[in-house]
Amino acid sequence: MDDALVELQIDGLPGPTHHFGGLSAGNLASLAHAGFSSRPRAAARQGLAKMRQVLALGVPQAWLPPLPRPDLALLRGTGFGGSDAEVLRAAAADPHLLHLATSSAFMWTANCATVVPASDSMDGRCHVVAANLVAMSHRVREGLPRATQLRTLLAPLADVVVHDPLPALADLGDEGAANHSRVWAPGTPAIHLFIHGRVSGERQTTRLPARQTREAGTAVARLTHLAESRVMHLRQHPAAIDAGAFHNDVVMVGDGARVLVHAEAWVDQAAALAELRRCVPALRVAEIASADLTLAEAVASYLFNSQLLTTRGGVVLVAPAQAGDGRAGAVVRRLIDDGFIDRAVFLDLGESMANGGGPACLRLRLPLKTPQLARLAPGMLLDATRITALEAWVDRHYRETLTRDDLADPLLLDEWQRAQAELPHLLG
Ligand code: SUG
Repeated sequence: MDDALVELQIDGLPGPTHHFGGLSAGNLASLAHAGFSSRPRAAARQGLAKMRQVLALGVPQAWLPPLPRPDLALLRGTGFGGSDAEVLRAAAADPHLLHLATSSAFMWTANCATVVPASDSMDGRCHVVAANLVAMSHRVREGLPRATQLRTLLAPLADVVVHDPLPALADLGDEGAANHSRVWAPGTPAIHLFIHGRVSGERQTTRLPARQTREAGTAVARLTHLAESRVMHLRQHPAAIDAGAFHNDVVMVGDGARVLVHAEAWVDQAAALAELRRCVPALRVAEIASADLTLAEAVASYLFNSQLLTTRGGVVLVAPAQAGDGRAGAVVRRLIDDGFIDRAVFLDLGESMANGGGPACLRLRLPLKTPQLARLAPGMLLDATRITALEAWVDRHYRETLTRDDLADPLLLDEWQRAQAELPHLLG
């Protein structure tokens, strides 16, 4: 990081209603697992194990609690009435709506906001823009509550501004940091990449949905007071979207001046990389050719959805277990041989992966000045003891398995209420 900045990883904890609703068109894993029974407790435990691993690497780690689900306001707003239990039971009549109201997709915090640190904005403040997530019905309702939650938790940091999501227009579809990357090296101004899948008003260029619009990236750059000279707008390659890369972070990950990217990630990629190199001369790119890993293999392995972390012990790739074998595994070994990374750690994130979420999807990066870390809401920052307390909380309140039929079980409401009652204590 910049000398004065440290990068906080903020992971979203999966909620007790984590399930496989098959809700995300264009996300191949989500569709492939539709209707499978899920393991909420394992999902949360796997997420916490990743947090523990990142912490053990010496990287500061924070968490965001689950948003309240089932979303009773959504069900009441669509005509279900009576007591809370009656609302939920009656919603069994509309299984799709019930899936939307019980989605735990908020766990993928890479989608919850775009962050521009104070060092990069023209007004000298750190800007966090909550994402509107309008492209997917089950995710639209995350935006405002997440903005409120982030505003509360980051309130002690005087120069951090949390913005509400962009207006909820399809033309302003915004999926947060999953389509944004900050590239920087000591001594050179950071460049912000905003990657979009479509331009509003144009004819559709992909078979599968493109979620992020160019207009959203432009609006976020404006809201965050970024100078034009620091912004590059890149277009996702239609072939990448159609292979299942519904976000740019399925085909690219960056850390400082290091960029790991698939060769078919962007339109006019050679020109984009040349321009990036001109702005950040220390740029180090590992561009993986389709001959070494096809887009389909990139999507199946989620190699590019790893976390690339600069630690005291070198550069570490925190990768999903799926990226450890076969041709993805061979690419990782080459990255080590070439000195692009020092080592890789492979984690089992099976429950998240089965919905199309790898290590990088599960975290939002917040670059802060070191003294600011100590001012965060006390329970938000994790240490090993707090992770143990969260594991115990999960074990107390999360079911081991959840099937489609369970989603209308009123007991789920009681279970969430009991779990939620303990949250203020866990958050300090
Ligand atoms: O938005 N899956 C999420 C996965 C998000 C991954 N995030 C990043 N790549 N940064 C999505 O498609 C599936 C839910 C379901 O089908 O039940 C889901 O929402």
